[in-house]
Amino acid sequence: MKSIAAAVLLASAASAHYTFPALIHNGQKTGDWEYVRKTENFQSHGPVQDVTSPLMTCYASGNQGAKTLSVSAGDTVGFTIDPDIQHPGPMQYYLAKAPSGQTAESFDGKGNVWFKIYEDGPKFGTSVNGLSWPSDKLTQTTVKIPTCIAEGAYLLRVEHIGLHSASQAGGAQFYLACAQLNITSSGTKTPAGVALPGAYKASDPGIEINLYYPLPTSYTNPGPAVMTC
Ligand SMILES: *[C@@H]1O[C@H](CO)[C@@H](O)[C@H](O)[C@H]1NC(C)=O
Ligand SMILES: [Cu+2]
Repeated sequence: MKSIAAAVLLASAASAHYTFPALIHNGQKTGDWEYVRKTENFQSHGPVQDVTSPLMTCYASGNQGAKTLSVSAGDTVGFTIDPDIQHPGPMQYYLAKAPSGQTAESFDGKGNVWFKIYEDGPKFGTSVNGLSWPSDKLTQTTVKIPTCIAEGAYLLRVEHIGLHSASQAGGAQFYLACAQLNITSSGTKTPAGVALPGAYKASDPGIEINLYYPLPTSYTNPGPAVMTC
């Protein structure tokens, strides 16, 4: 009996995957893959596990026919989650500004262009079930566009890292997607960026980590610090 229960648990964990199909703007949901580049896992919902893969940029090749939404700095944007966040780990958001002469649709997101605008952290304490994050079971996620950034065409990249089997390099599961935005703003800031793939190593302490034993007492999010205005 015990082994059957364990096998069922493993099977359900293996299929516990998710995607970010629809952009949400100021509380309004848009269509699935309307403003979000359709990710290669749109059917399987499976993760990227190689941090050097080109899929780490947007999990899509090209813009996949996605449109661009006009938004303002200070607006709330985000993504639906299909079906929900099913693994423990951090939620992070990045923006990348398209170089002049390019649009959100033509921009491939390559180069040192990504700056982080949000990250969350785990709860520490007495849990014997490992670290837990506030994103657990969320069916949507949102973030505020920083008011100080320069206007232009941007890619908005959401990333959730499933760390339930991350005790070995290559075990962490990256779920991500990019939306296409034209951002109007009276700001002027263009923060320094990093490359994705490029900024993460499989051995980063926030990527190769055993959440369960010994129970961690600290956590270091991968990637650069969150920008400040
Ligand atoms: C976004 O900006 C580009 C470049 O200025 C423009 O060509 C395009 O029409 C804009 N798209 C929307 C939806 O506003
Ligand atoms: Cu999964």
